[in-house]
Amino acid sequence: MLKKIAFSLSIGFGLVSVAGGQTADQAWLKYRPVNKAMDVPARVVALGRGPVEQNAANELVRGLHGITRKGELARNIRSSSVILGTYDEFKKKFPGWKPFGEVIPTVLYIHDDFRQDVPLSEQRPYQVMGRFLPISERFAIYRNPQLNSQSIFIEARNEIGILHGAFALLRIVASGGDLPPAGVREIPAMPIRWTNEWDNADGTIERGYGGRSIFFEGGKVRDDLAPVSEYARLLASVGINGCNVNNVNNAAPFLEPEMLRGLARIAEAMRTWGVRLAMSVDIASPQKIGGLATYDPVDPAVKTWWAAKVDEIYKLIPDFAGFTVKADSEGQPGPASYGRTPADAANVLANALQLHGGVVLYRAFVYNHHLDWNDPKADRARAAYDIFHPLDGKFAPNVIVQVKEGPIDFQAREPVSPLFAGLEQTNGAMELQITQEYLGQQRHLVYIAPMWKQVLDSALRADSRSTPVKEILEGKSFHRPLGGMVGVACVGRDWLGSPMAMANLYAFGRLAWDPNLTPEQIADEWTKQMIGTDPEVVATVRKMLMQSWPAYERYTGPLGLQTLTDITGSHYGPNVEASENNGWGQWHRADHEGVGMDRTVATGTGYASQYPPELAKMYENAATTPDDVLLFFHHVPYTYKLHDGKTVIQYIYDSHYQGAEEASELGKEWATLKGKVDAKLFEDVRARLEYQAGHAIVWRDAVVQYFLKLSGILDERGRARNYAGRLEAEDAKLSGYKAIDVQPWEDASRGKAVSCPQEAQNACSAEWTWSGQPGRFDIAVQYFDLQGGAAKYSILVNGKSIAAWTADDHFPSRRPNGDNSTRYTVRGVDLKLGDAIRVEGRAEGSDPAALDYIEIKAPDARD
Ligand code: GCV
Repeated sequence: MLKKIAFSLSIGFGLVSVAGGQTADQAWLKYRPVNKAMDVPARVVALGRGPVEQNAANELVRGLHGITRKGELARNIRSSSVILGTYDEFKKKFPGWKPFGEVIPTVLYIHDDFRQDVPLSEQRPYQVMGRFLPISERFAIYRNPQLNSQSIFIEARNEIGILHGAFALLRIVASGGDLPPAGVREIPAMPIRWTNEWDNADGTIERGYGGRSIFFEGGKVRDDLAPVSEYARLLASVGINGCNVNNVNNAAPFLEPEMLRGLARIAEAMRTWGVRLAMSVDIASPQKIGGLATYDPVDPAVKTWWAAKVDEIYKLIPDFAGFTVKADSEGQPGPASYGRTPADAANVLANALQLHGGVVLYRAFVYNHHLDWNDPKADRARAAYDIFHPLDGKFAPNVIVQVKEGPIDFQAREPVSPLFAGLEQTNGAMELQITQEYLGQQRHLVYIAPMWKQVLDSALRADSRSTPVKEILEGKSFHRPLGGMVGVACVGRDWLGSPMAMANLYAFGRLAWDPNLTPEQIADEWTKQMIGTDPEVVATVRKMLMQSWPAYERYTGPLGLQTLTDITGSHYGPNVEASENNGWGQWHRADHEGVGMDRTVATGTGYASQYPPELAKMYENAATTPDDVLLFFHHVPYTYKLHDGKTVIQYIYDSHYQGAEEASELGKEWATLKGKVDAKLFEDVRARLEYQAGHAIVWRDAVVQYFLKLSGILDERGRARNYAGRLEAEDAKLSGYKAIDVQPWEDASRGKAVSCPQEAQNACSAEWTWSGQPGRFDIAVQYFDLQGGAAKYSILVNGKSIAAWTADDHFPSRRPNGDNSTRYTVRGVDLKLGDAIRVEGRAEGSDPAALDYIEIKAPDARD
């Protein structure tokens, strides 16, 4: 009873009431009981009264109560307790106490004027950046035998470190782990660990796949910001310390006074979680909303305008983190309009922010999307380096250049951006995409941590030294004080829209905190907290997560081809030619003879030369270029042999078949967990994986038949365009249905499908006669689930219905194509010679119940 009271009291200390709403518990902060939880004292004592420290104590109570069924907030240290406090608080409480193994990050040593005895906020040049120093976020957790060996101490320089420590302890307890005898001492590797949200004021989210904005609606900040606090809680649990809440596109209205007051409420909702608010700004704001005739960054009136605007922001949000800028990119205005550079623009903002301790994240995603596609020297990949490398050293100290991890745009595989090595006198942050814009938009399971880890570990060999990307971002390689990682998350009111996708948000935070963690370790941590601690569950989910990115790359765009998707549209389904013949510059240059973009110095765009010499030499030569980025750097004939002797064209075929097979394995692996994981989660993930397996076949068939036609070279293994058990809809006995040409042609089997026109009164059917062996089969129906209506389908054998379903999903695109081509499988159907198999389609609204084929196969092993 006493404990119950203690717990509910803790709610009174400031936790948001979230009954029935969107909560962090729906993600990994579930705090479920674990078998044999480590021995943690039930009493939680916070030595200080600061709001972040109190919040940390409350979170510990909540977590311990959930996991161990014990947990109470106490004011006095009586028996064993978990004791939280800052150094000052510990000193006061325990005379003679000393910090447990204080670690100073190496990067600080390079600044002679750093003094340990002077508070960070009073040090120059740290006055500007002191708030961002990792040292202020360090923590230690340990049992202190000299003081009270039963107790656990969580100590930190500042309150924020205490919060990180509390979450670290909870992570250990929730995972069924134990505190190591030597305790835990951690300091984040990088100061900037932010998410970027691409939320618009109207509540929509660019590239968001988890529902509408948690921040905005109808042009204003939402009244209910409880989900924002819950989001900040999730972010804090993995060490993320900043969140930029609005889209980098169309940002001008966010600087209007009423919006700023709303943003102040958002900042408040995140503050006790140590997550600072940042915002995107439009460089043309002085003109767009300020009434000035110009936004030329060097114009004195423009400078004054920005300074006043920044003052206004800090009056409302004293701990405001800073601005993110997208300029001269994809239609956004920028300094180029006045012949000025990104440094000119960034520095005006930086100077205004500097007085208040804010930073500018200036995005290097600056390129011309009207490139001449016929120009063999034109190359979008070159743009960031060409523009920003010459400006190295010209940015103010509180500017950080935010560079996408690859030179193009979050593709399934790109080489690492050479710009990381090209900015030695400029702070750099790496931008990654958590939302899966090009990676299956959360409908496909793709755990991205292995890709991020490869990027972080990539040795760029700047100045012929060991300069892995992670050390550049940490500031070690070039002695930069302000670097980090930014993850474009785009969470909505359903978080990321898919439970398994949350592993990516989790992994992003953990890698930004410690890039030396492995993706496997992170997968295990996440699974234990999100799904369950049963070793079989953990091993299976880890395996699935680790398989998912390689599989996706194989069935979408291998060999550095990039994701072969609809580049000018949905970025989702297959559309091999969409990237060609336009100015966007994501070209792969496939023709009858060969494929790949020549980026060599000798004969191509010269992009390869942007890398430090050792890598430039490696990429210049096809023979030394790793296979997985071969076609990013070289245009080669289809018969070109890869390192294992296989030809490029055969690799394309094999890779797509292998990838699709692996996608189907994911579902089979998950099926083994039935009864071992939460039933609702099981069914949700099962259905998603079944969809993914079907869509991977759409991808496979599209890319394979495209390259078969283009190259004219047969698949050695005879699979391309030979589909065992497939019966095309256009060859069936049709009633009402009319044959159509699908665009792009490769998105339908043999380029054709059937569609139910209005004159058929919306009721159509396609019928085939079974001419194979009698037996038990699975029948897959491949159809197009279009927006704008919920068409109905049923399948009948000899007039008897065996399944019926409604096509009511919301896939991209309003025309039948690879975005919406979907598979429905009926399992275990008995067929004998001459049986009539009929699919009936009932069109609705603008969904014409289009049908591609049926496929009759031996039953799947999973049943
Ligand atoms: C916010 C890609 C996306 C855009 C995005 C842009 C960017 O082009 O498709 O939606 O715009 O990147 O990163 O600015």
